[in-house]
Amino acid sequence: MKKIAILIPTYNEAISIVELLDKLKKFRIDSKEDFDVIVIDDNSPDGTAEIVDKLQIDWVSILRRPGKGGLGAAYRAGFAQVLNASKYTHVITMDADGSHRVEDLEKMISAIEPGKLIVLGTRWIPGGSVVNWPKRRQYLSRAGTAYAKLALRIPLNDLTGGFRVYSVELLKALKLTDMQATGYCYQIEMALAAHLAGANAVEVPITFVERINGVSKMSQAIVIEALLQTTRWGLSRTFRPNADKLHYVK
Ligand SMILES: Nc1nc2c(ncn2[C@@H]2O[C@H](COP(=O)(O)OP(=O)(O)O)[C@@H](O)[C@H]2O)c(=O)[nH]1
Ligand SMILES: [Mg+2]
Repeated sequence: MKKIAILIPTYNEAISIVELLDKLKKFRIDSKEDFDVIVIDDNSPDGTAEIVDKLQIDWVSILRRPGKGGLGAAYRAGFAQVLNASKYTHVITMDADGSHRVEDLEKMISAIEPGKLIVLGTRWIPGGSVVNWPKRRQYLSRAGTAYAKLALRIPLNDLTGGFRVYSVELLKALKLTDMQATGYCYQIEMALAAHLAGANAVEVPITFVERINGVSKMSQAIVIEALLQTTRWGLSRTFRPNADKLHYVK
């Protein structure tokens, strides 16, 4: 029996998270999928956590963190909680801002197969697309994946996206606490770790829709961290392949 935990990291997503949970509530009824949601909130000043709390939904819980610590750190805390709970078989990660559409969730869940698995919601393959992103942001995302693909030699087409499924079997095989990325490059690091662990990787085309409410937390510091870390991981993969694998895989 599969049991899914959906992890949703939030920082100042008061309006978006209410809309997303509402859509998930409908999806839960229509699809009859029995998933839980864990909102990972970094003490958002706009009261995101309190708003979620007030909704009193029994399948939604909040993991409260003391302050803004970056997306990678938030996910690491979420994965630790899921592994600790020991009732889950799969984890889905989704942004809070509506960019990862509930309409694509069915496809993501249908791609689940037994074993060590990563399903990657993918924009840059036939059937995948991006709506309302400025050209500059599209270019950055495509260039980010192209560089990571080349530097890390991973044959996947969307390494920076955050709409994913991981099997708990894969998460248990990884040294999650040893991972280094603080910001968005955590997505790249997890794809690399999954690849090194020999996970089955499935690409599902998704439509990524730019947010309507709230603001993006993407920053220059996040881009620089991604560039530096990806270069470091690429060099390590070339010159210290065994140490690299040992670093990520138990
Ligand atoms: N908990 C937590 N969530 C974050 C942090 N940074 C970004 N997020 C969340 O990660 C998701 C993606 O961030 P977003 O700003 O939409 O990035 P973009 O889509 O690349 O512009 C959203 O749900 C954010 O609220 C953080 O430092 N901590
Ligand atoms: Mg976003």
